[in-house]
Amino acid sequence: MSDQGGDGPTTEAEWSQKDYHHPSAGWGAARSVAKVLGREHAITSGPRAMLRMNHENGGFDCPGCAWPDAIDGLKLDLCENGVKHVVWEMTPKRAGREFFAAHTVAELESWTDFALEDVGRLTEPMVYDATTDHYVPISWQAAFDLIGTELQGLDSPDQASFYTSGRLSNEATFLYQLFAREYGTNNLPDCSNMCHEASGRALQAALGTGKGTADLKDWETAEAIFVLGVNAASNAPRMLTALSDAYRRGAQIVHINPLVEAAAGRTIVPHEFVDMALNRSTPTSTLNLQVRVGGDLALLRGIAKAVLEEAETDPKALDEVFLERYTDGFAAYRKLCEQTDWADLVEQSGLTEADIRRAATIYSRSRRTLISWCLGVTQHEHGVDTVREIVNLLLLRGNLGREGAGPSPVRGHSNVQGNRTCGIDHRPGTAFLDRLAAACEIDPPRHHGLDTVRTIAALRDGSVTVFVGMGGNFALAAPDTAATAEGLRACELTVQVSTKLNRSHLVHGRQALILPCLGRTELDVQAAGPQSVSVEDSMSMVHLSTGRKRPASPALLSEPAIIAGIARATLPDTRTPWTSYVEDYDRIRDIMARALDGFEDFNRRVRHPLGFRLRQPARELVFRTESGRAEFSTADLPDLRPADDDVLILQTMRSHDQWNTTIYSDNDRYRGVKNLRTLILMNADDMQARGLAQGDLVDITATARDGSTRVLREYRALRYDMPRGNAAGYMPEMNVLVAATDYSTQSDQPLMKNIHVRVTPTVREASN
Ligand SMILES: Nc1nc2c(c(=O)[nH]1)N[C@H]1C(S)=C(S)[C@@H](COP(=O)(O)OP(=O)(O)OC[C@H]3O[C@@H](n4cnc5c(=O)[nH]c(N)nc54)[C@H](O)[C@@H]3O)O[C@H]1N2
Ligand SMILES: Nc1nc2c(c(=O)[nH]1)N[C@H]1C(S)=C(S)[C@@H](COP(=O)(O)OP(=O)(O)OC[C@H]3O[C@@H](n4cnc5c(=O)[nH]c(N)nc54)[C@H](O)[C@@H]3O)O[C@H]1N2
Ligand SMILES: [Mo]
Repeated sequence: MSDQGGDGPTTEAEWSQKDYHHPSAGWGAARSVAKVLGREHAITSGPRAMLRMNHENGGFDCPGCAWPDAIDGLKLDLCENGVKHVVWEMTPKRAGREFFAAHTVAELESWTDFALEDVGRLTEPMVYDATTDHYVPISWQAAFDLIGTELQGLDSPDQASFYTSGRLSNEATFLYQLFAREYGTNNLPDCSNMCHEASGRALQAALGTGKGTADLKDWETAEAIFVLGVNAASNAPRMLTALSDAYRRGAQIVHINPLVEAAAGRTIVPHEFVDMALNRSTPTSTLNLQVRVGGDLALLRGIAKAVLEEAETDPKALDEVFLERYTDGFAAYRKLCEQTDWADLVEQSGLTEADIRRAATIYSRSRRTLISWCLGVTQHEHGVDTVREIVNLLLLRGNLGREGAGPSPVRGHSNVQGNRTCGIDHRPGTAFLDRLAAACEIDPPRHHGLDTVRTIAALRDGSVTVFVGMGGNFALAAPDTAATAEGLRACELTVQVSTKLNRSHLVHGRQALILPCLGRTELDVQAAGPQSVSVEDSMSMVHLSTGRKRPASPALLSEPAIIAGIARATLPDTRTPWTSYVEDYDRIRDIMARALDGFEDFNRRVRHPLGFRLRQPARELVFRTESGRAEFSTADLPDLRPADDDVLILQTMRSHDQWNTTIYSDNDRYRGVKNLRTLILMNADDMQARGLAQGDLVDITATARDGSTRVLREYRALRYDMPRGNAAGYMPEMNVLVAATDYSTQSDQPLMKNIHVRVTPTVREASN
């Protein structure tokens, strides 16, 4: 494998890249699904499982993304990438004790990440044996005791950090945070620290809620939809259905992205069988604006400025009643917009004034506007400011608290939003802690804990020595691969609760455990019988998820059972009824109903066929902000120009054929790439300026804020349609370039979409 990890399958096949001219989804997706099912020998069980996915009566929630299910609950709303993700979990392959006996950890380190996961599902708990450099079997009880002894032995509970990836169910999440807090720490870093922390903070400050306010109904009635920094066709494919429906009813759809992604073209929605049969596609865009990387704030302010200019002659351009009644700070915001020069907005957005005005016209003609965004907006220094600018713009025309309008962030992992709702928060509020303390009779710590980037720093300086990963692949997903690895290796103990072998099992502490758990598709039987868990989607709908498949191994435990095992071993005097909670998850839901805001009568409401929607005060125009109103913000425009003309701003993103650190293949269908991940996409003029031809090998050198440099060698430079001065490549391998110390001062999010790099031709040592 390469030094940086993140590799797909090793292939001898030639790489290629050409423009993709087909609609998104449609037959390309259908063919790809057939291939995946074939590869995993899942032809028979696969389709049967798919029919139970996102099903209103007793199915399991698709672990693919957090897009909500159709409101009528009846559509067979499958997507290619959801299917791939489910099949990934259902593989018949196994990583059992014989596998670990046959390979040392040192040997496994040379494997690609694809090869590691491709070994199959983990089957029993394993502990690292330093004398032989092998993982060897350990009983569940001995594993729990090892963790308990280690945690009890720390001088302070804050010397441990408890990571989660956003797949954990609400019930497991609740137990996990309860355990961490009863033990005595708020060190609860999660993957959300790397994706939507900025959105949460911005929406909280502006509207008094950390979530979007729009739901699917709003997507179905909006007259204008703005989509910023999302690669929907790959990462939220079910959004394509909403976009094509919107197009057909005459809505305007504006895509704002440095790249023209597949969702900004045409699509064939797979469940529309007639369209599939006739190969009939529907456009999913009415305007594409290729903003420069990081230029969204300038564009949004430009739209606001144009709307305010229009209001000088046409007062109806603003919703003055709404502004007067529900908002705070409008006058200051108006002044700021007036004082900002068009020249600056043009320069910083990378768009022409005419383009910005075109978007403004769409916005001011629409009576119901919805703005949606994802990582292209958040993984920047000014991510919080940009999300607040989205709210500013919505407020101008009262696009909040009514149908067809509002902010609608696209969340990542299928339950990342539920994780936060149920207590994964390193900065818990007083009200949350008070209620938790009263309901659970614990005394939670009040000081803030560590998030992802601060956990990395603490691992490196030795102030955290026990790392527990409840899902995810911290070693690869976190910034600064080398620094993160150094931190994990310095640990006394690392614990990874996982379904498949991954890099985080190999980059381990002095002692290390791999604890295998049930996946979402699998039957979870406890003392009271088969159990269901619940999840919350991007639009605040909470519903049950029930696995039905026979577990990959009889030795697997559920995540709640693993957490309870660790808790009992760590907290000998605990009064929390851990065993009883695991026997019957209804009991977990009962305590959640008492401890969490909005979960009253949880067990009954969650059994409604489509679940229930968590109360959204901002949706009802109730703002839990200091002023009791929606707050305008007045951030300065960031200056995006790099110090030197030679520097490109590099953003890291996912290919079509990967799920975060899980790489399915080296192809990126919609971007026309085959058999290549070690690439950097660049503007043709930037390539020419560096004397680069298509496919030339280059070295990429990133300079961090502190001046330190990081290098990736022998990547291929490919021409791609994007603004000059920008570049793009894939996560997670490019995390090598993201300094762990370079994170947003507003959100602590690593600057994964804003890396300052120099690209130079690779100079091979002459061989003789
Ligand atoms: N199949 C699949 N689905 C997934 C995932 C997956 O890996 N695979 N991951 C899940 C997770 S955890 C998450 S968080 C989401 C991520 O979903 P996305 O946010 O779509 O993820 P990325 O692939 O990082 O794509 C970022 C997009 O933002 C654009 N962009 C980059 N910089 C800027 C900018 O400055 N401004 C604007 N306007 N656009 C910009 C990029 O060109 C790209 O289109 O997807 C979730 N769904
Ligand atoms: N450069 C760069 N880096 C990024 C990003 C980027 O855009 N650019 N995006 C960031 C974002 S948005 C995110 S969310 C993170 C992702 O970070 P993580 O969530 O940490 O990573 P994943 O790749 O989603 O985790 C995959 C692993 O989860 C385990 N797993 C799968 N299913 C289950 C399950 O049901 N239970 C348990 N316990 N484990 C399971 C498997 O063992 C698998 O190997 O990466 C971040 N890193
Ligand atoms: Mo994410």
